[in-house]
Amino acid sequence: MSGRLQVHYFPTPNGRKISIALEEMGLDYEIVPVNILKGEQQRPQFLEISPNNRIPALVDWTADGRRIRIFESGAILQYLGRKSGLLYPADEVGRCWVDSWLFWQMAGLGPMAGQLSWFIRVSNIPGRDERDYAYSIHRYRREVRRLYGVLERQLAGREFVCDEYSIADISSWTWVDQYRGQVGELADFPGVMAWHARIAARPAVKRGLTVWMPESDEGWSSAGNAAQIAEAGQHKQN
Ligand SMILES: N[C@@H](CCC(=O)N[C@@H](CS)C(=O)NCC(=O)O)C(=O)O
Repeated sequence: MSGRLQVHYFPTPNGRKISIALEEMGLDYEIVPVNILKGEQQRPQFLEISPNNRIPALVDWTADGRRIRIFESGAILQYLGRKSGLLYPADEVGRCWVDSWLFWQMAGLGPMAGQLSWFIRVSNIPGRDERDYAYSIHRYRREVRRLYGVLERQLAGREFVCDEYSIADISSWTWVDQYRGQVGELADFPGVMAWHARIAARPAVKRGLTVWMPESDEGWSSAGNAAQIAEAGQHKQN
């Protein structure tokens, strides 16, 4: 059996890494929407591909017809880089450095910015006890700022994270793009600001950002905020 490459997708920073990479690489693909605001990530057919019930996930086929399943956006980016031969160096020296920055985003920038976003949302719930979020916001904001400082240093004198534009740039860019408000719109990070603008201007990035939005939502950010605040409000009852 074989078929088109499928991306199980919702338009979040992790999802958009994949739509942007696919557009940059010019690969043929099909979007399978997984509306995480409606709980579709819990469906058995999705869990068979992504047991951790998180988007994005990818299905593809080997030349001899075997089905490939991948979850975790970093693993998907590496696969797409290998498949296309683009944005992922073939030589070991370059590849190890791109992998290092890719894992830096996966283990650092993404989770820390995600936690900061969560506690900021909690703080916006009317009547919420300050002890539920004040120290968390302090801790995660400090760590997010430290990580932006690391990125700023790496970008000094460089156009892209690993000199050549790569999956390491795409991986961090979607997070900076959505959450740069957490660090004052990058005013203290001029190198990151210039890098962000450089990548935002790429036609493939613009196309990747327009890939499927749920028809009923005004936009991911507002819908996500509403859903997460509602959920955080429920936790308050516990
Ligand atoms: N480390 C994972 C994180 C994936 C992730 O957190 N996905 C979120 C959207 S950005 C999700 O599917 N959330 C659904 C849920 O929380 O149930 C990756 O990079 O793929």
